[in-house]
Amino acid sequence: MKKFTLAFFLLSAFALTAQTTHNINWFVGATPGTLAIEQGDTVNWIWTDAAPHSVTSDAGATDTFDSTILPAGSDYSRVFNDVGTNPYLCLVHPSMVGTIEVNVLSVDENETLAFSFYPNPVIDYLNIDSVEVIDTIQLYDISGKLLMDAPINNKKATVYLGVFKSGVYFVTVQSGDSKRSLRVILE
Ligand SMILES: [Cu+2]
Repeated sequence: MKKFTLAFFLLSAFALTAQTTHNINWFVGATPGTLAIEQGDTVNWIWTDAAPHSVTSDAGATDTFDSTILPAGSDYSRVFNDVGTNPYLCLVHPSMVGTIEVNVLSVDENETLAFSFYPNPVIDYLNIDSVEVIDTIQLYDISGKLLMDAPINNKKATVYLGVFKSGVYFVTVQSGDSKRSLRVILE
């Protein structure tokens, strides 16, 4: 069984500063479209005209949020932790709309090693060895749909994937403030 090692970014040392903050100018006529971000990123809406606005999640959003209606000069920040799609609007000016698309964290193989996982491709069992206690493991399909959310509380984890069909999956390993996604292929 070939053992694959993977880079793992220890957010505990860097807190959340490694995450990205995305700014959106929020004004009458603003249609910022779809902004694609990664899990844990912050979106900051900045009121840039003289009107009051809100940033309010619309029907079908993965997360529910509402800045309430705030006066000119305000801003509103939110961290998006859940993979999904979040249409939003301004309650004062319903033509002000946009969407935040939250994707799984990308895998960066140039970062410091902190855990290994094997085998990849997976036939049935995926094994993860971590230097830190793993709190939870989440499994997502390629569309970002959450398939499994399991408590681990151990440095080693074995996840049975045999019930799922062949394809590409993302496994998110959470340890304290650290979170990392693995791309695995299930045969
Ligand atoms: Cu508005």
